[in-house]
Amino acid sequence: LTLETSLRHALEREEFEVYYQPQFDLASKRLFGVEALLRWHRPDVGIVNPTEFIPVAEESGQIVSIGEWVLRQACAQAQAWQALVPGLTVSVNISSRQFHDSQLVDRILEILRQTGLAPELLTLELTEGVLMESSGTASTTLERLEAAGVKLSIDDFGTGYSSMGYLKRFPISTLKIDQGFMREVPADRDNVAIVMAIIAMCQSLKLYVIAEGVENMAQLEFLRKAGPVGVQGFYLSRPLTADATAALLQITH
Ligand code: G
Ligand code: G
Ligand code: MN
Ligand code: NA
Repeated sequence: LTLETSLRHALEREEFEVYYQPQFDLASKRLFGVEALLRWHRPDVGIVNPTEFIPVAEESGQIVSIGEWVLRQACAQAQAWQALVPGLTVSVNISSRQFHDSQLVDRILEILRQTGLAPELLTLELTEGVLMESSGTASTTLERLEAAGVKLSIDDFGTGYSSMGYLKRFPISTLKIDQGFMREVPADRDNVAIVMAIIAMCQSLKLYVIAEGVENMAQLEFLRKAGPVGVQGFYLSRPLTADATAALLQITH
């Protein structure tokens, strides 16, 4: 079977699983949130990462139903985890086709109602490219989400369009520094300069900033001195199954 054919049955055959990568705030030293990351248990193949199947699902349109399933899982899970960590947030990646689906906002509001998760505890991660594609529809969608209380973050910040106009135009609360900029930090002086500039800009604009791809203690120490940031990366925790996440939430709080 081709990837596309087996992907077509993956939802109904319950082959998807949501993993969660913890996010820590360096100033308060607290685990404050998790990012939902989709995994596919493809029969006879094993775990397939989203970089391999999301583009196919985008192309075929299946991303809309898969994405809705991810949102529902993530919101239900985050609501259940409020008992362990009150105020725990969950971030969900939204790709281009999902974002431009006219029913996205209604679906999200319905999922929030059904799961009982407070809208403020849900963050949607969008890339710069998705925001730039069509600012007309994007604005309406983003305004409705903001009115509902849902938070927005820019994923892979610094790798897309360099126009910063959208930081002012759209109701964004968090920037996520692309993990490429954390590579060889603090040895790579260009990356150090870029990361420090982004942190300073976020402070001025009153945006929260999360550094991704933190893989060692040297990077963490650098960030501790660089300013108030959130961190995500293998050094702190890999993406975990829901059960492993619950166990971690239990011991860290
Ligand atoms: O988890 P991993 O690092 O393998 O993710 C690879 C890419 O897939 C990242 O760009 C991530 O944003 C994206 N991704 C992971 N889960 C989802 C999802 O549920 N929906 C969408 N649209 N993208 C996802
Ligand atoms: O594009 P996005 O930021 O959503 O992608 C997140 C991806 O980054 C996930 O696939 C996740 O598994 C991966 N990831 C998370 N932490 C690290 C890290 O410290 N190093 C590397 N190389 N990848 C990471
Ligand atoms: Mn992401
Ligand atoms: Na990212």
